[in-house]
Amino acid sequence: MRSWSSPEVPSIGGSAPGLRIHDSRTDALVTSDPDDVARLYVCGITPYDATHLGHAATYLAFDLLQRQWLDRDLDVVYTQNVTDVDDPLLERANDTGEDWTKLAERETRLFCDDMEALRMLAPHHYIGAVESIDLVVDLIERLGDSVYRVDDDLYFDVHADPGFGQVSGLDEDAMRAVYGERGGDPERPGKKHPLDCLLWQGPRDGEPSWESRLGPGRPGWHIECAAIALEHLGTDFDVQGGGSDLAFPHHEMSASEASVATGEPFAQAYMHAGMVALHGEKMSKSKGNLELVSRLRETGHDSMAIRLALLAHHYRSDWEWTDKAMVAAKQRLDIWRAAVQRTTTPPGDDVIAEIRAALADDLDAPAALAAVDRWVGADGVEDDGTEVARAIDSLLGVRL
Ligand code: 5CA
Ligand code: ZN
Repeated sequence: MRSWSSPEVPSIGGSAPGLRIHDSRTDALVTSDPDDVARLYVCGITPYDATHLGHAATYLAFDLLQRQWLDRDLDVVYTQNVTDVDDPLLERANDTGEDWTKLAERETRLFCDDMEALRMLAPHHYIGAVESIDLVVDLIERLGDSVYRVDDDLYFDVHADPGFGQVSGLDEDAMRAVYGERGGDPERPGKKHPLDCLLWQGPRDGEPSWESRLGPGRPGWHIECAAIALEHLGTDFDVQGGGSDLAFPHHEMSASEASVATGEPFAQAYMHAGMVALHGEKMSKSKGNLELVSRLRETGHDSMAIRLALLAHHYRSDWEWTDKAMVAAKQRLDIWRAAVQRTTTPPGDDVIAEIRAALADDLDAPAALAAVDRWVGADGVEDDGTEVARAIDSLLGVRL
């Protein structure tokens, strides 16, 4: 699948401090110090509606992470999926009478345009579920005895993985409490355990299905990401990422499936971005309380101001979008743009070190913005504006 074109990431002088990131599995800050190549998997969209600011905030977190690795001279391999066949997409297509493949294609394109406008680094592998059906079938076959049949569907016995529950840190009662509302089917008769998850869904009237050695059907959601990540990154890759709503069940299930199939850990760290709300509730396509990146762009907002509005929040916090955020971000962008153009600016080395230190501390973008704000407000002594603009571009992805 075609993604979008990556922005240039200028290299900057000096050196970066050690990088620490929050790992959900251990609920602790861990050092991220990959050898030569950093491997990242980030869960992509289900393309049935346009990109909202919650999605953008989550993808921005992992964009900042990659910029940290690049600043340490690492090569980055970045894989992202597109859940281009799944229940919400088929339901939306059914409701509007549009062909589901057309809907997925259009929304995926729009997402890519939004990502490009926001200067997000593009994935090296941008992979749809539909094009990965063979990979999914192969992986399900590797699950051996942990697979069982309920009617036409195949299920994964989650207790085949002794580590099940570790990614989200939830106990079974807590998992059962949310499984039903997060795409799971704890009540389904015939399952060995309520938390067991769907691997392969047999054909349903009016829904697409593919012939396979498992019988006709389509992939379950969690095995899709496990299969794509293992194919393109291998086992034990550096970071599995997504929004906090994916920690359970999605990342929990993918990790269990992958580790039972391969005997190796799936990922070294699991990073989760907080949820962006609108009108007091999590911004979501299904509820319709959303602000779209594309709508802000169409109404003339500078995408760098949108990016700055998102950067004003730490990626791990849950926060609420308001229109005021755009006003404040535009003002900040204008002030920064004027500042880097000045003929005399404050010395750049210190502020660049402060931006680096802030981002090395679990991607603390608000602290990085505060450092630039202080630099902008200080007295000018020499001409360092170009160097600081380069660092802001490289580390924060904001082009002034
Ligand atoms: N296709 C799956 C992942 S394999 C999926 O969750 N798609 S999605 O379109 O629903 O979400 C895409 C990404 O945006 C996920 O990482 C999700 O956690 C994140 N996300 C969704 N809503 C919000 C929100 N309100 N705030 C922050 N991140 C969000
Ligand atoms: Zn995923």
